[in-house]
Amino acid sequence: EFGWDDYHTLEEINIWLGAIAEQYHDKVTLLKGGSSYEGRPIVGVHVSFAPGNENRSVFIDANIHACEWISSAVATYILNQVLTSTDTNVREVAESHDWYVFPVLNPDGYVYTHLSDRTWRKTRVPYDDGCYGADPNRNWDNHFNEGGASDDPCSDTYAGPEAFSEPMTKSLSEYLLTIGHSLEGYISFHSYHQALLLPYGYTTDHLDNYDELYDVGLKAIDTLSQRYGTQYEIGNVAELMYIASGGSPDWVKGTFGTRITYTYELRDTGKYGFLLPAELIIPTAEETFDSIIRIFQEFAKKP
Ligand code: 0X9
Ligand code: ZN
Repeated sequence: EFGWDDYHTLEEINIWLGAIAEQYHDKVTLLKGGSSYEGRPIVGVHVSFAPGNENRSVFIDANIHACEWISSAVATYILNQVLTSTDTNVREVAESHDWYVFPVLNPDGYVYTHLSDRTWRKTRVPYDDGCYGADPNRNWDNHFNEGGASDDPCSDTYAGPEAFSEPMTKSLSEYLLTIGHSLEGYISFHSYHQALLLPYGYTTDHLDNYDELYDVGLKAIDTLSQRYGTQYEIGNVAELMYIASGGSPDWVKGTFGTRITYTYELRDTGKYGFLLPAELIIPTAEETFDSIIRIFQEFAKKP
């Protein structure tokens, strides 16, 4: 029985996605968003409640960093709520959008965190010096390797030999090119810091729509705090955290101009870090989902 009291293996997650697609066959389509170096599919779903929502699609990106297990747990929780919640506010937001949910963007890395090294971050492409993997959030073709990324294959933030060197980012970007024009929102889940981040990562310069993203973001983190008191920070990546070039949200924003583009750094602030205990999955997912609903409610009011 799939649930949110425990973390799941890649296989369990993919079986659940398949089961959801069967159970809700009129609304949910199983998708392959690309494939990894080791040949694993990047599995996701497309949820559509009504024709006409195509241009108000939301893409959920999670577990691009292998060790950030809470991110895929939150993504599957959100997918489940979008399908099953009976709350009127949730139904309104859920059914007025199409949802693309990809819980595990880095399947090779995720499997490796289960079998060998719980804190592995990168892909599993073999490189020089016996080191493996590029950072899949430094490998996208947007200001590639322009800061906050390393040229050393042994570094955890290795950008890769060139943009889209990793089969995972390359194939997923090709998939995104087929739906990118329809995206109203792109939400990327990471851990950990308790921060809501705005693009870009490569520069401290503010986005064209920085003000509206910041303003709605403040409301979202206020809503998030109301359930359990969890405090979030907000700001652009480069100002609040550090310069980081070649991330997926930067590529999406730069390529499609997607209006609503946030990165979440989920719980916690370091007590458990990546090893967030499983009993904190549900509270983390609940508060995060509250804030997601708030974001889309607020944008629905805007011209
Ligand atoms: O460094 C990263 O890739 C992210 N932080 S993490 O601790 N999860 O590694 C932040 C990435 C934010 N980047 C963009 N949104 N561009
Ligand atoms: Zn991350």
